Parts: sequence; C-alpha cells; structure tokens
Amino acid sequence: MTPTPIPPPSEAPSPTTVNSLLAAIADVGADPRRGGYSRPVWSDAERELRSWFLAEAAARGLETTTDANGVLWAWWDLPAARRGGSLEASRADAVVTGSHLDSVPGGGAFDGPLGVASALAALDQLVAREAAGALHRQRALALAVFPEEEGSRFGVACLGSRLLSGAIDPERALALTDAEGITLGEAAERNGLDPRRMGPDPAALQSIGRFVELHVEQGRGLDGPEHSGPGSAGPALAVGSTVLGHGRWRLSFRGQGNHAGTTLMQDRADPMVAAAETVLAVRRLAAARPDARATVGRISPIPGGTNVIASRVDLWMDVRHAEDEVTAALVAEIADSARAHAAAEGCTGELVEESLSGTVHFDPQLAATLSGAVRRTAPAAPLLATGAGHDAGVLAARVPTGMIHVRNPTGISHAPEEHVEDDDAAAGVLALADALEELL
Ligand code: HGY
Ligand code: MN
Ligand code: MN
Ligand code: MN
Repeated sequence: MTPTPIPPPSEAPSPTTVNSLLAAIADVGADPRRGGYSRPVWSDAERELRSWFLAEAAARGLETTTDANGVLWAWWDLPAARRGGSLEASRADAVVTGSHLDSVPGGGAFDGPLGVASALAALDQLVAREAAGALHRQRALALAVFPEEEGSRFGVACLGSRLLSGAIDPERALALTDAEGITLGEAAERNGLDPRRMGPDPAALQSIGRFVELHVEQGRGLDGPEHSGPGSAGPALAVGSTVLGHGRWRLSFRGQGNHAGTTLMQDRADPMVAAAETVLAVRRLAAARPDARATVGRISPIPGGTNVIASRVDLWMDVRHAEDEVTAALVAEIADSARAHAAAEGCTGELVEESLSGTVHFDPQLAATLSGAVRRTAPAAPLLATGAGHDAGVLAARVPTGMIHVRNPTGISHAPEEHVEDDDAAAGVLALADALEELL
C-alpha cells in the first residue's frame, strides 16, 4: 500500500517535515530476518518508495519524469514569466538535489532516504520563501532519485548515475546479473525502461548545473563514540570535501567438489579453506596499510551443501583508500596471497575487478558556497572526507557537485543502528534550503 502523501504544511513549513516524511515509509522494506531494511532496486519495496516519492512530488505540484536510465526527476520550474525562453531551455543548468532509495541488505533507515526526504522538505522551505517574496531565483530546481546506488542487486554501485554520466559502458552494465541470473537489461525492461536507450544522457547532464546531495554521515566523522559520544555538542552537519577511492573485486577459488564423509583430509582440494585463509589475509594486509579499508562482506560456496566439499567458492571484496595507488598495491598483495593459499590447498584462485572509482575531490568553490550556507545553521560545520561512496561522487567527475552530511550519533551505517536525531535532520533541511537558495 503506497503511503498517502503528506500535504505540504499550509503555514510556514516546519523544517521537521523530513521526519514525518521518513515516518511514512518506515515500514517499507523492513527486513525482520536481517534487521533494518532490504530495498534492492526494482524490488517491491523500492518500487513502493519510488511511488511514494512521485506522489510527494506531485502533491507539491512538481512535474515528474523517469529518464532512460530509471532516474526519477521532479521539477520545480521557474515561473513562465521568468523563464526567458522555453521550458526545456529553463531546465538546462538547473540546480539539482537528491540521493537514492535503494538500500544494502539489512541497511539503515537514513542511507539514501534522508537525502530524498530532506530535498522534499527543503523544497517546502523554498516554496514558502518564494511565496513570501524572500527568494528571487534565477534557475529551476530538480529533485532526483538515482537507482541502484548501493549496487546491492547488480554488483556495481551508483549504476544509475554511472550510466547517466557515461562512467560505465552501457553494454557491460546491461549484462550485469543479479543473484537469480536476471540481467540489468531484463530487469530494466520489466520496469518500463528501454535497455537500448540506457547509457550516457547528455540532456540530463546538461540539466545539472549544480548537484548537492544531503546524506547521513556513515562513520564517526561527526559524532561517533570515539569523538564525543552520543548526543554530544559536536557539529550536527558537515560539508563534503572528498569521497574515498574504492573498488569491488570478486575472488574465485576452484577445487574438487567431494563427499564430506568419504574424503580423507589429506585427499582434499577444498576452496572453502583457501577462501577462509584469504579472508584473514585481507584483514592482516589492510591493517598493515594506514587508513586502508578492506572488507569481505559476501562469500558464496558452490554447491553449498553441509555434507559437500565445495567445488568453488566466490568471495566479494571492497577495498578503499585515499590514494588510488595504495588501493591497487593492496589489491595486488591480496591477490598474490589468495593464489598462494589456493595453491597450498591444491586449488586455483582468480581475481576479477567489478568496479573501481578513484578518490573524488568535490568542487572547492561549491564546497565553499555550501559551507557558508550550512554554517548559518551549524556554525561549527567542518569539511568532511567520507569513506562512503555516493552518486555525488560519480557526478562530480562531470558537473560541480557537493555534499552535506548529517550527524549520525551511533557512527554506524549499512546496519539497523544507523541513526539521525530529529533536530539534526531538521538542521539538515534548513541548511540544504539555504544552500539551494544560494545556488538558485
Ligand atoms: O558503498 C558505499 O560506500 C555506498 O554506500 N554505496
Ligand atoms: Mn547512500
Ligand atoms: Mn550506502
Ligand atoms: Mn550515495
């Protein structure tokens, strides 16, 4: 059941609209088995969130479209009298804000939806300011929702923004498969898109004069236990400075499938053992490089029977570091270790790169503008380097892009404990509205 849209407040909108917006979707995609939310792209849950966003946007009189790559757009156009040309021309060089609605398996309530809800709530602020004669904007504003930001279904993060901006070969993207073997092309077609039209979208890129993504802080950068403990007086907001370079690799170990009861220990070529040794090596090798992060979050034995020695084991690795050369060197070290552990078990080991993004430095001028605006609400707002990837990190390669991060007192993300206090969410809305006003 799609939640009924919350009508925008009649009086001067309260900045806490964001919390009631999030409350309206609090049950969508809840995952009792894992905890938190599981909202893979084009799942029933994510489709319900898309409908929620489109209804909220329509309730605000925004014209909504879905582009060839499945990105949702909601337009707050310039009044006709101020366009100085066609509607289409007025949508070039617009200001765009938004985020994503898909989640990791068992993810938190805020990663993605906070940015989308805050964009709707900030729009309410700006509409009220324009109605009161306090905002004289020169540009259109668009709210955008990017599909498959987490890469949880098809394995490559920020797939929507990569396709739109030409950061991934469309043929390669369309051939990516999910756990059921469904390709991105097939899933897109089932959801009303034409795979032949998916890929670089110059018109959409031209629309994005500036892109600002508000996002929950996903580590301890603002207010985690190591800094000042929950509820401290630390800054509620930060402005993004960089996004850590990161990549995903698949390691495949092949051995000899066999019977768990009849195969003596000395007669085995067990890829699960090679994989387990490699998981430990990943931690040891990453810990030896300051500020490197390497994670094995997913492992899959084939055939996967309790009384069966696996014939193959795939594990997926996420490696990140501020210097791309360090990421490359660490991955090479891990690959060597994997091949050595495989050989020691009479198995083979293979490394396949699935995605790689270099470290992104946001547009300094835009970051300065955002800082000036954000510090009206949060005077101590620092610049923050984030270890989390974002659509903003992908778009930054093509258009001036910035981020606003909102305090997460638990310092935990991609898990049910991810949290944002109501007051901090409200501060984020005000800061986003002020920042957008500067850009409009
Ligand atoms: O993986 C990331 O950093 C992001 O949440 N997609
Ligand atoms: Mn996110
Ligand atoms: Mn995420
Ligand atoms: Mn993101």
